[in-house]
Amino acid sequence: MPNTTPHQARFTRRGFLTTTGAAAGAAAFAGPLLGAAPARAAAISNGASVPALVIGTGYGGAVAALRLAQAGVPVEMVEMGMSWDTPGADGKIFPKVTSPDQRAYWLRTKTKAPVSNFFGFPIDSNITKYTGVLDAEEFAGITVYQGRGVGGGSLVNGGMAVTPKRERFAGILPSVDANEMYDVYYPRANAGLGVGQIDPVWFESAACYQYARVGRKHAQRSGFAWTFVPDVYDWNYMKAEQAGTVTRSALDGQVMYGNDHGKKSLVQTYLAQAFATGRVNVSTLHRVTNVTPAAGGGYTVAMEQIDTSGNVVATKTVTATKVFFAAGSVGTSKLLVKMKATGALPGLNNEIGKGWGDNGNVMCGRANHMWDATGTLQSTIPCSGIDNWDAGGAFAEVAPLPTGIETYASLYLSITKTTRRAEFSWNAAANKVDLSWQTAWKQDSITMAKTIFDKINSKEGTIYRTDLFGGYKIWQDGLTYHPLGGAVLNKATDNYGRLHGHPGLYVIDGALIPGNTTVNPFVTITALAERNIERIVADDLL
Ligand code: FAE
Repeated sequence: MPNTTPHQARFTRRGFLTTTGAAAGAAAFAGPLLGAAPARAAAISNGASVPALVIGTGYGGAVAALRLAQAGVPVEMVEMGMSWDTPGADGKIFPKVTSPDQRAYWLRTKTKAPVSNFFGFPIDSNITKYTGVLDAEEFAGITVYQGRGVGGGSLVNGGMAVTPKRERFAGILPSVDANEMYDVYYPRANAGLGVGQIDPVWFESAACYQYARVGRKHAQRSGFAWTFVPDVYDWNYMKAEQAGTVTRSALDGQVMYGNDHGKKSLVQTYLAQAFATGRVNVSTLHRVTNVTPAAGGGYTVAMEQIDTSGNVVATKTVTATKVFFAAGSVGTSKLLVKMKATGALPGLNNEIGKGWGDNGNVMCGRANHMWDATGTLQSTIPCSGIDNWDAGGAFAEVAPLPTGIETYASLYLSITKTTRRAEFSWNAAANKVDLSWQTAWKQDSITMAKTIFDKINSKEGTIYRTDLFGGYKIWQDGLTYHPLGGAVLNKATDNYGRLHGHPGLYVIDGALIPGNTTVNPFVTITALAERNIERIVADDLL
């Protein structure tokens, strides 16, 4: 596949429409969990010429690859992380949250757990530097957690698959037709991702969701709307885990460093479909470093091949007719900001790097009374949330703390309506991209989250935990799991993700979304990618 030529990108519009209509899309993904189709994973050749190159294999990249391939276009995906398909010496592909090893972190020598302390004691440990699955990327004011490997964030996330309330959509993506999104693209994304909801009857008795039932009780007693949250975890598998009939994953402390079983990551859904077309190849442990117009048309894409210690073992250049930036909000923004500043892509406009937000993420824990035990067995997959968006600007996941012992703690990740937006900029002296986020800005999010938890604490006669994020620290205000923006739709790009100034370059990931989705973001990223790629294939690739 690497040495295909641009003329192979020719295909008919009719062929595309018949394979990607809403009905066909839904049918393709209905039915039981698909096995992970192996990627065609021959490393791309130096000097190759390809019709379509996709940088990154997360949500945006997977949608782009599938729809392009279904339309007849050979696709080369370039992914800086590994393909997570081989068990380690312990027989597991991924480590548990309580025992991270080298597989857990991207090129770090010490873990950086979001819950960093327990009873005040630091819990991070030394590990071997390795191309692990979770990147805790540090900027001056914030640590941004991201997935690394084939499947991107879908490898490490909690699978919470939330479609924002329709009346809130205009505030998320003002230039996008909400009717189209809610009639066509959100349903298509939900079907494609394999989104499902917990059996509410089973929920009432499952030991592993005692923590969520306690969370519900406290929320409702304070008058808050509590809601189940859909997820891509296979709920029947979860039931079997609780019953003890299958190998446990969510009930064995796996999530943030990957799940061996149960979770429908992109590897089981969009990417499996993409690879099944026979037109998609992935080069793993390849990191794109530059994109610039090629002399004869198209773009020259430079990349480094790395080993599992992060050393560069080869550099390559490839020519691509179309390039899709799907390296995630941070990855895409860093590339574009650097290439604009260095003159590699001089036509990019001044919106590049702007509009970045943290989706208002902030975490806290509450200390329950002894009669409100949250359970020694906790599913790592959250299934519920507290919605105080309209009154207080916060939507809080009731999160697990799967330590294996009774902690009497309730943990929450809040998504808040922060208006703070940061900007990426090129730091020539240090040869890196900086982000202008300030930790103090999280105070807005804390204030919004407190509209929920101050009230619950007051009603229950409880207090915040102060031992989870450092000594005497109530709020985890130093991170985000939900980076969004940096190449905002209809600003840095046109209304479909085409980058201004350079025809044939597209952004198709979380970088398009300006900082906030009111809920967990990946369904919106997927739905927007579905919308945009349909238009791009129809209009640009004929
Ligand atoms: P993403 O999935 O990050 O994919 C980008 C890919 O590009 C990655 O595989 C990178 O390794 C790769 N890449 C980056 N730079 C380069 C380069 N230069 N060359 C080659 N490859 C590159 O992007 N969201 C939810 O909706 N629900 C949840 O429950 C949830 N839980 C989360 C829990 C954790 C711990 C984390 C970290 C995130 C969570 N998220 C959740 C966020 C979600 O995973 C994230 O919004 C999406 O993965 C972003 O999708 P993108 O397609 O933008």
